[in-house]
Amino acid sequence: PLVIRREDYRPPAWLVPDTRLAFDIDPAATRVHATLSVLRNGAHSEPLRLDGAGQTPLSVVVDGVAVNDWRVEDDQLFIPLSGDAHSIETEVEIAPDRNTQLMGLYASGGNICTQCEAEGFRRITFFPDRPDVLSRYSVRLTADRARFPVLLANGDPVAQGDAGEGRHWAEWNDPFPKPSYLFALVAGDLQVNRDSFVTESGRTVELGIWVRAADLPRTDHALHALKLSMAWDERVYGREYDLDVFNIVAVDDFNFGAMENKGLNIFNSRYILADPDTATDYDYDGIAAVVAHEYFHNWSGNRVTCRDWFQLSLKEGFTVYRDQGFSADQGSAAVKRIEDVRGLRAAQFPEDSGPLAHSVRPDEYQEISNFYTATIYNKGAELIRMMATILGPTAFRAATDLYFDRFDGIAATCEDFVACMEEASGKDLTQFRLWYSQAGTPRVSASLEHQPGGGRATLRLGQRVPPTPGQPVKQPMLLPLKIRLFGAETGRPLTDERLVLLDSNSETIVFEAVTERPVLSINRGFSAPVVIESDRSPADLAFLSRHDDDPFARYEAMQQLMLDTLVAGAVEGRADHEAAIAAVADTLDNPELDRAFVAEAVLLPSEAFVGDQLSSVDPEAIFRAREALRRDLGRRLEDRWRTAYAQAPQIPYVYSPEEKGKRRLRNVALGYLAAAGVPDAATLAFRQFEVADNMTDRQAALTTLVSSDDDLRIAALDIFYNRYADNPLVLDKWFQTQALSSRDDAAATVAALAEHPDFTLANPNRARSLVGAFGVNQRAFNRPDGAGYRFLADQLIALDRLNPQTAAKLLPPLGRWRRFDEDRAALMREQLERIVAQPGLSKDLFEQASKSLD
Ligand code: DPP
Ligand code: ZN
Repeated sequence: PLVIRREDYRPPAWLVPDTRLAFDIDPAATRVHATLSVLRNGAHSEPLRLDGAGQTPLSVVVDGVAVNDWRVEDDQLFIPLSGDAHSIETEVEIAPDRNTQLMGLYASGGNICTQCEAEGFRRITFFPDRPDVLSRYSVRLTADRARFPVLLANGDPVAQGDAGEGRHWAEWNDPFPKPSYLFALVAGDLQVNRDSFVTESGRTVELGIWVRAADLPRTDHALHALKLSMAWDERVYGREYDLDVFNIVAVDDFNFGAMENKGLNIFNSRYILADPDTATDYDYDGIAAVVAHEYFHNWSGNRVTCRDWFQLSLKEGFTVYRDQGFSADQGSAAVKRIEDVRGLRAAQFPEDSGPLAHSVRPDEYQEISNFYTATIYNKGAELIRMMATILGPTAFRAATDLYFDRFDGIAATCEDFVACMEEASGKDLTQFRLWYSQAGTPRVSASLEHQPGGGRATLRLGQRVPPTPGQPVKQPMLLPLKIRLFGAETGRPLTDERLVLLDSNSETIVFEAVTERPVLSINRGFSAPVVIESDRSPADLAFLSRHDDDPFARYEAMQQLMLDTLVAGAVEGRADHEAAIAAVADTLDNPELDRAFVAEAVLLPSEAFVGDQLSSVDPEAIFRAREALRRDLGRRLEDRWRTAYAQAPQIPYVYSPEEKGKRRLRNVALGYLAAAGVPDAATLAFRQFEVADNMTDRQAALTTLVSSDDDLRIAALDIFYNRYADNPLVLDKWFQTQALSSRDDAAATVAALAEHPDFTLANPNRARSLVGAFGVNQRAFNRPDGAGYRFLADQLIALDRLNPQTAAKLLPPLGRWRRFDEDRAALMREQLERIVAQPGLSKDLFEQASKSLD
């Protein structure tokens, strides 16, 4: 396979300052006429080389004259050119309605749209399809007026008119030079929800969210989130919007969550459409976060873009950090941080310790689509957060101002970003840069000793970065650890919060005159994305869960206590539950804590996260240990769960941090009552399922029922299916809930659902809702007979023929064989080998499967 290496980067041989595109739209045969002004970049004699993807040009014209000395080789069009500046015209014909990869120009629900990141533009027209070629685009669309009444592209609208024969045209012009991956167009039968936003400097921007007519009532939340995002980016980062219009289009078939095309974002409809009856609180949160994320890309990604795809985290890590800050400001920052860390641990930590581990700035790839990962996005965001912590808020803002200012209109690198952080703050980040080049999650050991009688406390810290593929030996990293000591007797802080910059393999920190036995609070706020290995006793963890003044650390102490209990239960078959039960009781009893925080704090770590702590994952033992603790917590605290359950949120549904918190805690309580096996659990759940005026409560009730043995689960599934049969996003929930069931027959249910008439691999959301969800159902997926592995491989092989990019994203659960016993490992490897041996396998799936075998 062809490996692309970061160190092979060379500037483009030819630049394309201006691009004119004319699309004659027809789903079966769209003509694309491109006119590129090209400029030789430096002194060289290379021909012009344009990327394509299987097409042959219908014509090539140089400076107005048809030529035939071009050739197409390895999907690239070579055109010899004598001068330094030329006008190049090409024409191709493409078929959006046969584009099942959903990359380039494709059809979704009768409309035509684009997805160009990372390398989809070459599937539309011949072009130097790399992010460091920035061009000014003007676009003319012509299409049937009845079928495609709406014609949109990047930038501002210029003109429109009648084209005769029932066709019409529209012209759009984007004054900002941009890379081809940000190109977008939409032709469709769409309705718009309009609003406007007046920027800081007084310019009025017309906003529009375009959807199918039936979906129009579900667009208000997204539109509101867009306006909040625009104001937030002005206030927090000083970034103002720059075009007269900002359009968003929602489509049902989409590989990603959304795409930040300049002035014309295209979204997976799941991140736009919401009303209380069909979307959960979690969906509402996700929509606001993704709308903000794509909007923020206008500066971190579009105005300042990436030099090459190895720099992907430059825009993604930074933009995730920005959207996390936005969401934190909309509600509880503490709960947001807990959710983000939970996500990091669920998705990124396993990636970082497995066969697909890569650094935040990778050194090589075969298929760039495989690098839109939790490492690039979420660990990348943690890197920015660490720099913000090290710099402090004022210097960090000065540094981002400098970065936006200096690299506006430029394709930049991660190094450029770090250099701005240094220049604006005067701090030396030389060692910090290892975070960009070394993969793997650092492990930090921490042990605290105290001389009784008012003496000295000594904190010993150590770090170890585990080996990862291609990186057997690691250097010590710079780890910003927020630390504080609390007095075990009084519960009061003994020190201020300190930021320790651990930069060597081991370090000792001495605290003098410590008057009572200290308890260590470390990595407060999750200041570094590391694993802490401390020798804190269950009593000390329980103490911190009551007294720590950092909400994250408080949550973390509780989680660690539960985790230690679950690990003991899984390894030894039994565990002492008392400390965990008492800590949960105290948390529930504390009236000062916000309900959303309480709900997070009393939730048990996932089966997968428990598995990550063990040298060999035993899914059955973990499941049993977790169910035992859930049952005990449910039974012993039954009164408290009933009290929490009785705190009903407002009707009708209100989406606010307080009401969300109430719903969450109430649904957690329902889960514990069911785990306790109280006789009325299923009836409670079913009643909630029936009377709920919102999807949050309805889906939570369904989730509880679907893992139960009660026949009400069948009734609930049928009612749910019939009620939402015409809403694809809600049907996704129907599939997903069953794929995540903890029942013994979950694997068989999933296999049967794959044959359901509403199941299709052609729609990525649907594929993810069943196949993707099943891959994270640890016990069902890892059945000892290997049925789960075979099922996943069958689905991936079938999906690869339609949509390699989405298939490759669903592969990682099969690559975790090293973490399991020999029998399971052999069964997983067998399926990976079967995948690799498929004739005509995509390079997407080949790269993931072959790396997973190593
Ligand atoms: N750049 C998109 C996003 O993360 C993914 N294509 O916003
Ligand atoms: Zn992004």
